[in-house]
Amino acid sequence: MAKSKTKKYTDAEIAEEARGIRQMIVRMVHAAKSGHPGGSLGLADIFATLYFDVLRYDPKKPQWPERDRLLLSNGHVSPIRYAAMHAAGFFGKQDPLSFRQLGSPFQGHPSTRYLPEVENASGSLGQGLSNATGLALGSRFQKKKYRVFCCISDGECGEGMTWEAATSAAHHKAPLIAFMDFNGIQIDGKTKDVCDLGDLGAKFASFGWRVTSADGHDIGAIRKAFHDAIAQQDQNPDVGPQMIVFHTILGKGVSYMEDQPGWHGKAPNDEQAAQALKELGA
Ligand SMILES: Cc1ncc(C[n+]2csc(CCOP(=O)(O)OP(=O)(O)O)c2C)c(N)n1
Repeated sequence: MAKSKTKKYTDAEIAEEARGIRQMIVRMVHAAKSGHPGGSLGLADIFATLYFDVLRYDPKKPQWPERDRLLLSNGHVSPIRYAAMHAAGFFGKQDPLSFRQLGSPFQGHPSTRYLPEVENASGSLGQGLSNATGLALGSRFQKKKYRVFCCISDGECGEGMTWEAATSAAHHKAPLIAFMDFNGIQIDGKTKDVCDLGDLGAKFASFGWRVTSADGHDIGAIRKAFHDAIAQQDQNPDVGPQMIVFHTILGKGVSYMEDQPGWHGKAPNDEQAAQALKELGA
């Protein structure tokens, strides 16, 4: 069911939306026989909170100029973006279960060409934070009220371009609220083994960002983190870019996927999908 325009969702109701979103992620990746379930499932509580509490948008008018912008930089986790937006009422009759099929608008990596409802094309890691910095500066120059959010991942921070964006966003005090999917895992294993990135929160802070952190599976904490960042931005236009480091578990909600690097980018087979959906209460 689409998000109600008037209702204020409770934490429990948002958690329930996240459960439905997780089911959709499993269905999409299973139907496509490919895709990235791990990071997508790990982000479900955060995206459910964004779409059912934090963001201002109108699914019937996806190009509404005043809408908040949510950019997804780690585009391989496209299933979370499609599933959360679908739950919120976007896409009309377009079926996310056509994920990764030839001609589907739901490409493996989001494309604004095929699906204008998504804010940015992504998949080549590292670019989203620069895109978001530009949009955030644009909102200020044009005196627009929309807010800019950007999702990045911990593994993605191995991309040098992330740090160019971090530098310029701080220099220009870009009104940007970014958040990180910090699950300690990337494509080839644990992030600390592939390329240890150290204390990423401290790194962003050293670049001049306001940094906070929260449990990425506690709806109340996620809400608080976003609303705190929004309040900071509203009260102090000079606060500059902010980063919320969300501690998450890859594959959250599906026991055999949780914290297992092997589920970064692999589809469950029929039996595995059935078990996952059972665990998710489908
Ligand atoms: C520029 C670029 N280099 C390499 C890749 C290949 N790649 C895809 S996902 C990924 C790991 C990203 O880490 P993270 O997002 O933390 O993984 P997850 O938490 O989703 O498992 C890599 C290196 C890419 N998409 N883009």
